[in-house]
Amino acid sequence: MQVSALQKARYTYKPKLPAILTGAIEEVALSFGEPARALEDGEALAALFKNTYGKPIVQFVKGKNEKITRPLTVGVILSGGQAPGGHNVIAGLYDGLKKGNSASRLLGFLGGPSGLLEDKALEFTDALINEYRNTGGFDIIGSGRTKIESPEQFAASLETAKKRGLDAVVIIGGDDSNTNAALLAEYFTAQGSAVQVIGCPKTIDGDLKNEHIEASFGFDTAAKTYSELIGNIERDAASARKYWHFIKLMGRSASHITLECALQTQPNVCLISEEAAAKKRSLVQLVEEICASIVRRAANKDNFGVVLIPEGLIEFVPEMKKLIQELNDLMANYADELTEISNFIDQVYWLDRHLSNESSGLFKTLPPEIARQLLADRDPHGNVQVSRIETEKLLIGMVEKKLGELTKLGAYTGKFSALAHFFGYEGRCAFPSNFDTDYCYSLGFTAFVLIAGGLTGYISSVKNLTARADLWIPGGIPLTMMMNMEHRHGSSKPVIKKALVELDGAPFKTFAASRETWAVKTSFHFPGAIQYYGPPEVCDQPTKTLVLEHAT
Ligand code: FBP
Repeated sequence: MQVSALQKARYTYKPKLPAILTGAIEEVALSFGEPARALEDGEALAALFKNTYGKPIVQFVKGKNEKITRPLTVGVILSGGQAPGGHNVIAGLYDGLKKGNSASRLLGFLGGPSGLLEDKALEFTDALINEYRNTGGFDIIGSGRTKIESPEQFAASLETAKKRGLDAVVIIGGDDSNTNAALLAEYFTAQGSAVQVIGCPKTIDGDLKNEHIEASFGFDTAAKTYSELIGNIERDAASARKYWHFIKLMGRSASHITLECALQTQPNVCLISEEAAAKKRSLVQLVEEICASIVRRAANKDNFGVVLIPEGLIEFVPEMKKLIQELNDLMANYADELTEISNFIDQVYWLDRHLSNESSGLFKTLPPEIARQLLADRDPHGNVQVSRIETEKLLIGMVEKKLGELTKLGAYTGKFSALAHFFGYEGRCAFPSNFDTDYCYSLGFTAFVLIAGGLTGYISSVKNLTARADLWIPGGIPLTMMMNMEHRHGSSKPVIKKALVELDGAPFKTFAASRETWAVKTSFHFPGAIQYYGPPEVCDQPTKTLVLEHAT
């Protein structure tokens, strides 16, 4: 196979591990803390997870561990959207298993959770793993978004695990996939099976984090990749001095990526969905916020700028949220009726009769392309696919209109020419940064130690991430501890809590303290491309979000 010069060089990179995992494997022992409780809904969770709730947090300590060298057979699944570093989680798990016992085996289920349901798997070999070390992507076995939820699917998962002689299944995924891991662990144990389930925190969105999971992998690389692109656009904008760039950034719900990119690149305007929701901002008010910067910069003859928009914004603006929820319900409850109406105009008439007056009014004011995008297929969880809604174009249209009004009033005399961008898929499979390369390998290796320790219903955790990798602290957190009960699709369900941007958190406050200045004065910051070789301050820095969160 022909590979690029960088890929060849990356094959030789040796991921850094926490010090405890670099010595003799028989000397990595487990130390158990107090039984862990969920922050909310403990009673309900204890009733649902009779076998797996209330387990202790686990840390690794130096000590004799004979069990760790028994041969194991483990299956691994990549679940949900791609995130840089997934291959290294698998490599760390594989190397850990082989270090424990060279007869241990690692199977990879193909195409996400459906691979487990349909028993489609391959066995990893040295040659296969070596081909994918330190590379981006999930293509080694593929990923998928199938949710394991019906009794038949749980039974099929157990059947495959038994047939394959698995000791454990590792699920590498986001909040939904790790919720699935918790349910699977409980189900296996309740069925009297010894098959263990361990989760690993993945998602570029950065919203699977809490006191014990400091970051989900992939966030670091994706945010740095987008920041490089934004910095390049800022330089172009400052050179040409004639365009306003509206850049939508991926991140299904939370605005962590957008906020990190703003901290890295210092744009003129950056909208944060969580703030829009907390302050109940309407779309019109957000447009006014953008226009305020355009008008003030135009007064200084700066008819150019950069606006960052989080992908999920549309679902956080109260009136849009209401409309989307009503559309989701109608599309779920009248699926057959709606699919028979193929013509868009007839769909609008039908919706006019079924939506509330407020939502129907709003729907009719939207540009037809946006209205069509809101009616596009839902994801397997019944949610609108926000990455397909061109919020950046919607905002440009509204800003143009508002500036027209201001011009008539004599309140704006500048020139406005806008370009729309969406950065999402560009960052999900980038070569992982050194941080993600090391972190992912450590998460995979940690998952092996948890499996060898006989644990189930845990997520692999590596803490102290702003320190050097040898000082990182590996261990395991009971998945149920990170859960609460939420109302989803008409009933109360146990789910891992999504971590949204906290408005009283250090990253948001740092941004908020500077944004007034950035809105008027060109303060662009150019982070440049991710560097893999060079001094640590250039190559090994974690995200600003992580550093700021640690400093408080
Ligand atoms: P995960 O939560 O599964 O990691 O996916 C994240 C994400 O990249 C979101 O940011 C985005 O909205 C979504 O996946 C896009 O989904 P798809 O890959 O199905 O287009």
